Amino acid sequence: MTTHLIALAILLSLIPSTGARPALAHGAQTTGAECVAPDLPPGTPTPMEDMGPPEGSPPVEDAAGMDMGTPGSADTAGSDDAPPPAAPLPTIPAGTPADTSSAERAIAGAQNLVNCFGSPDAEAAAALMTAAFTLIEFGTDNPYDVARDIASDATPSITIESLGDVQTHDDGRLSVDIVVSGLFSPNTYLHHRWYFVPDGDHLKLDQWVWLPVESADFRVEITMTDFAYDLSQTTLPADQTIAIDGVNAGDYAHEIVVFQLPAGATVEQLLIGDVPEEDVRFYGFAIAAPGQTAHFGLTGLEPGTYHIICYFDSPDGIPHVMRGMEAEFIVE
Ligand SMILES: [Cu+2]
Repeated sequence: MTTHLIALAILLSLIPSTGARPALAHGAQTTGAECVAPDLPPGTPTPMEDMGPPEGSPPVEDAAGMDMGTPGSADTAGSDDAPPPAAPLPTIPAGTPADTSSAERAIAGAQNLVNCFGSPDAEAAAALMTAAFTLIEFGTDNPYDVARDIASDATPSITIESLGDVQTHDDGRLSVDIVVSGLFSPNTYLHHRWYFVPDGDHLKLDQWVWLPVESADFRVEITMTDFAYDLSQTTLPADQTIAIDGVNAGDYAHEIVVFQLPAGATVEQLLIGDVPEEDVRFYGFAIAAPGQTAHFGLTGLEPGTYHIICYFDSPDGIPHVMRGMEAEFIVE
């Protein structure tokens, strides 16, 4: 990552991808609520200077762990000039409705995890995730690095909007359907299925799948091509819950990172480091492999101008935003 792009770190820091620093928000809404977690095994965070790829490295996997292969990458070598086949749709493991005791356990486990996200003890939240999950979402299996990442993020309130439809799976996991707001920023509104692995008295988060936000007041579709966005609407209502469906019609993996700049600042100024990162306000993000649709929601947006960029790298190392992959919308 070149130094003049440091201003983007605040955005990238919130994107779960290998080597990046994902955010799991925690805050007032759940402060004081009971958070029960196992102790972590003895360990320490990786010294910062030894951390892996710098923020801004091209993500190689998305939030659901899908294959994010891009044209020209090793796994498509040999296809010459033909576009690679679209990555498979994310696998949503099938389940069956849980019995009452399993359902109660899963509901309590999801509530507890949200409570831990909202607790000052970031190690508790880290202790409630499997290594498989943290490798995909945090790029590490060191829970102390995960805890540091969680602790370094902002502390908006997290609210469970709905929680239910518990299922059991042949691999022993339990899953819940959850709509949660405030998880990555105060304005995110997400519909997930969370998969838990029972581990002694605890349930550990093992996977999450991003689902369409159905309970929204307004829906906008963002079509992503190589390298541009096309929004079905560019004016959105304030103080509503907005579902965003990001359709990747390109040959590359793309992301939608939504943020606001200080009045008068431009994306170009951000890219050259002329906007202090503390002045950039992050709202939400989603990632989609070719042929896939990413889903997320935003709620309670205030009137103003919002920017969207894709900071994924092309094979030549040029971030897509540098090729013009940016857009904006107005909330009024
Ligand atoms: Cu892109």
